Amino acid sequence: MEFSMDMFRLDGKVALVTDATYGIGFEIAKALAKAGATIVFNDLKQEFVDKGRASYQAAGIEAHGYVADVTDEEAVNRLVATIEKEVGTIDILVNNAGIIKRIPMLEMSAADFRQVVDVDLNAPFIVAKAVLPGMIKKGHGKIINICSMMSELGRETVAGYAAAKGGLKMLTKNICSEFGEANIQCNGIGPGYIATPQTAPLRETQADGSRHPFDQFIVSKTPAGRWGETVDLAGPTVFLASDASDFVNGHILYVDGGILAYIGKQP
Ligand code: NAP
Ligand code: GCO
Repeated sequence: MEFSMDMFRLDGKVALVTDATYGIGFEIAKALAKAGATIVFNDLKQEFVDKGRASYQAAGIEAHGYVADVTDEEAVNRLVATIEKEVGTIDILVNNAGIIKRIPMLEMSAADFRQVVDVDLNAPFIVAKAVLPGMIKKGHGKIINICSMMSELGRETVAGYAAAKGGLKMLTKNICSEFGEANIQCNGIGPGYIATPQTAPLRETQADGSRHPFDQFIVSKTPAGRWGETVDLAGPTVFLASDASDFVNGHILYVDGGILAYIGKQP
């Protein structure tokens, strides 16, 4: 086969991006749409779906929005069946929905830990399991799991999140192992520290007007010298969703401004 820039195009493909009403998911979905894909997203409540649909319309994108909790297997199975009927078989799944609870481990209840694992690890399993039969029938598919720095690193207060995102990295490799022969590629994107509502508490200006200590810490830990923007994830996602990455499987692409390569500045 001859290389062509058309290999990056996604025309005629249906992409489900979970919880893509704002933040990273919304940016990723906009990029997939610009590359030609039809976008489908879900959120927990109708009002969030309506808000999301309005944001897509404002961006000139006709997206299909549905209500579904990604942790609820029956709801996810209904969602996928409805998408297949109303939009088409899903070619690209981006498991984006995710939550974090920043609580020191000794104060964290088992219920809090379970909830984080439920959304960040169990849900990607549930959604992937629901879309895989359609992909197998169609003879191809792309699954992209949104992992994290915490797929590789730990830090105080994020025990549930690190356990889930580390597990998501291994679920990615396992889906690759089990479905590679069916021409399905499952890869992860590991964003560094990205400016979104999820990380807003880590960037809040202090009462005395100074920068949040974590904000300064992250900028000094990032060779790029800045927080990531959601748009930094757009190109890598389009690549992993496209035919250009057909021999890339079970890989986690870290998009982190170099954090994982860097030991940090000497004091
Ligand atoms: P965000 O701004 O908090 O958005 C996360 C989305 O997940 C929200 O739309 C939220 O819905 C949704 N969600 C939570 N629980 C759900 C459930 N049970 N069912 C359906 N939807 C649910 O986060 P973000 O920063 O854009 O993060 C998106 C993904 O990237 C997450 O997986 C996150 O872990 C990952 N990530 C983020 C960063 C970062 O620095 N920001 C870095 C690495 C990885 P509501 O609108 O209803 O709350
Ligand atoms: C935290 C952060 C992170 C990031 C992200 C890093 O409290 O350390 O919220 O976990 O959001 O996942 O890649």
